[in-house]
Amino acid sequence: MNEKYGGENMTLAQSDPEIWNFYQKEWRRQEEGLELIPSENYASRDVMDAAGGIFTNKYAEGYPKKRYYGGNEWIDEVELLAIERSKKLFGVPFSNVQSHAGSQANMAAYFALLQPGDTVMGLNLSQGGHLTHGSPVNFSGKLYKVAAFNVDPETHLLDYDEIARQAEAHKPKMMIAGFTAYPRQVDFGKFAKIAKSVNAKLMADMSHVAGLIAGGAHPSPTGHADVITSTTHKTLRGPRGAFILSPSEETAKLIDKAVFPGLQGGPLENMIMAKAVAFHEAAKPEFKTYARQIVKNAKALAAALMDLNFVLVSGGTDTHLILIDLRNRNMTGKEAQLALDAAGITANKNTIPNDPQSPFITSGLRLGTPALTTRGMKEKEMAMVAHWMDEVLKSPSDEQVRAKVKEEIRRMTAEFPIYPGLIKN
Ligand code: DSN
Repeated sequence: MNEKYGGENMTLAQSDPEIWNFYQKEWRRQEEGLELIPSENYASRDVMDAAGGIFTNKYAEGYPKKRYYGGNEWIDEVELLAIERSKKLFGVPFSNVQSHAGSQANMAAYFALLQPGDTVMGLNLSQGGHLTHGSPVNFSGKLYKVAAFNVDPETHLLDYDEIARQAEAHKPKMMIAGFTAYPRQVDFGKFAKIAKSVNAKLMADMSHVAGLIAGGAHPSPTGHADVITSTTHKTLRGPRGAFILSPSEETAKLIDKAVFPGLQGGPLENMIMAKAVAFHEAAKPEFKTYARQIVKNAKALAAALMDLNFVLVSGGTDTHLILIDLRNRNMTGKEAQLALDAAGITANKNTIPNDPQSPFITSGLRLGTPALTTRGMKEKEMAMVAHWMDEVLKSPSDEQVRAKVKEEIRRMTAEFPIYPGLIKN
C-alpha cells in the first residue's frame, strides 16, 4: 500500500500546498529522526483517524444524556465508551474524559477539591515536578499557597521521610504525586499515607507513566489517590488530551462540575473518540509487552550512556525516562539539545536537581524511550542511540560529525517506519 499519511482522501496537497509543504517536512523529520522526548509518542493511525474525523463537527456541551445541544445520540455512545474503557483500564469507578489537556485536568482537580488560598504540596518544578504542581508562574502558584518539596540532594530520590516532615510542618490541603523528570518508580502508597496523616487529599498526576501503569510496568495510584489526573498522549500513546479518574461519586461530581461548566465549554468529541480508541489499544495484551519494552529500552539506553561516561541523575532509571547531568562534559542542556537536533536526535534540555543554570539553559538533558519503542526498536538500537549521542556531544559544533550521524540515523530509522506502508510524498 502506498498512500500519503492522512489516507487516500487527503486533498490538502492540492488545496493548500503551502501548509502541505510543512506537513510533509514535519512528517519527514519524525520519520527520519530519533524521537527521545519522554513525553512524546506516535499515536496509531486509528487514533489519528478518530482525532481527525467527523466528530470534529459536533458541539456537545454537557455530559452524555445531559447535553445542551441536539444530535448527540452517537456522540454520547462514544463518550460513554471512552469513560467505561478508561475506568476499566485503571480500575477506578468514575472517569471524566473531557479535559483538553493535562493542565486543564489538574486545574479541574484543584477547583474541585480546594479553595483559593489553600496550601498544596508537590515536587519543585526545577527538581522534576510540573508547572501545575505549584510553580509561581502558573495558576497553581498564583491561586494557592505552595509548600514544594525537593528530591534528596545526594541520591536524587524522593525522600518520603522528609516529605512527611514537610507535610507535618505545612499541613497542605492537597499533596501532589506527579512528575515530569523523575526517572524512578513512585510509591503512591507512601504518598497516600503521608497525605492521610495530615488530613490532606492526594492527587496523583500519572501523565508520564499512564501507559506504563496500563501495561503493568509501573505501580498504579489506584486505591491510593483521591483523584488521578493524566494526559493521554505520553506513554499511553493516545491523542493529545487528558482525563480524570475519581474513586468516589462525591469527588466525581465535583470534578464533572469543575470541568464543565467550570473550566470548559464544548468538549472536543473527536479527541474523546480518539481517547476511546487509545484506551482500547492500551487494554490489549500487546500493550503490556510494549510497556515492558519501554522500560527495558530505557534501562539499556541508561547503561550504554553510563558506559560512555554520561552521568545520570539518580544513577539510572526504572521507568521510561532518563535525566543526564551534563556538567562533567562541560556542556549545558541548551547546547546539547541544539547539537543533537542538528544530527536528527530530538531530546529536551531540562533542569537537574539544584541546577546552577537557569531553566532556559539548564545542566541537564531529558530522554525517554516511548516513541522509539513504538517504532519497534529494542536494546540493540538503544546502544546505537547512545553511541550517536556520544559522538555528537563530543564535537557539538562539528558539522561533519552531525551530518554523518544524521545519515546513519536516517538509514537505521528507515528499518522502523512509524506508519508502515505510507510514503512521504
Ligand atoms: N510538557 C510535559 C512534559 O514534557 O513532560 C508535561 O506537561
